Amino acid sequence: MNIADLGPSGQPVLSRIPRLRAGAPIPTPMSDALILSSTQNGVLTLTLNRPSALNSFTTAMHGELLAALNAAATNSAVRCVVLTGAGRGFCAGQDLSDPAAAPDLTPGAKPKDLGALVAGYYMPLVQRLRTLPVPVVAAVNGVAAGAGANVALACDIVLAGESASFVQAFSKIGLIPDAGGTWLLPRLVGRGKALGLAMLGDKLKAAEAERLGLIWQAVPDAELASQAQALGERLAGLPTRALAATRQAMDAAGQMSLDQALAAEAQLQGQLGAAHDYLEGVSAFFNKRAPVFTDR
Ligand code: T3D
Repeated sequence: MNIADLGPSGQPVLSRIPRLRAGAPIPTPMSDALILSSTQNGVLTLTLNRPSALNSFTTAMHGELLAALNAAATNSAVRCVVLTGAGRGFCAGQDLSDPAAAPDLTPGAKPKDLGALVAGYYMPLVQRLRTLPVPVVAAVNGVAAGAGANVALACDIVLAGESASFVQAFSKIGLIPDAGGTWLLPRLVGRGKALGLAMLGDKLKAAEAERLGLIWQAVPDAELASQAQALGERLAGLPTRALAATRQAMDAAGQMSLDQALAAEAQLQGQLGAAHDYLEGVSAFFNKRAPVFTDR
């Protein structure tokens, strides 16, 4: 799979990710694609595509999403990823009817190994999002529940349509927040709000999520896609390597003393200062021109 071969610049192309190959003709959208992909001006948009089940995760959808993110990580033409959902929802978390998760209600039946499911699918997905060498924007177009909410919150910048909502649905089915929820929520909104959201499982509307600092911004529904694309293009024009290092440093700093964080900043700054984008940025500044950043 090579996302660099997705049609000419400025021409969004919808395709089924696993079928993309270098030199392949532009594919037509397929109704059974679980992840839709389009690229425009360096921004790769990945759309979760199981709208009849609110884009809830099956193991198959996990596989396609991780493959698409892995391909983006090694494709220098991709400078930002936008993650969104098809239809009226963003993602309802785990598909509770997927054979990997659906409990067998027969008395005495062996329980499903949810630990293996979480470790095998949600853990690599969140790790991939948090280590992607380009920024990731979540464009939350409707309800984001359970792991769907936490996958959105694991992205770098979260935009949400004003009718979107976030639900820590886990407590309603006897589970704890996963997909990084126990780590993310208290860091984003503090322990008090995090526990309230997780224990009660109430729907949090996008505007309130913005007010609490859970997300970056709530925007009018009709503008979500265009604002996400514009934000993606803005990020794509920034020094990608420095943005990824910023995420890395901030995530690591949560476990560090101030002295350790200062030392980590010095180390990363040493690496970035020796890279092309720093020279380009300073040169562009003094020459009063727009910089062209290329580092990954
Ligand atoms: O395996 C494990 O459990 C471990 C991993 C856990 C990670 C998790 O994510 S656990 C949390 C799983 N998610 C949930 O519990 C959320 C369940 N869904 C809901 O609470 C509601 O659907 C929503 C609040 C998200 C949205 O409500 P509403 O009223 O807008 O929509 P709806 O009518 O409930 O759902 C629409 C359809 O999507 C419906 O199908 P139907 O009746 O039209 O054929 C519904 O069954 C389906 N759907 C929604 N969520 C899921 C789902 N199908 C499968 N799995 C789902 N999670």
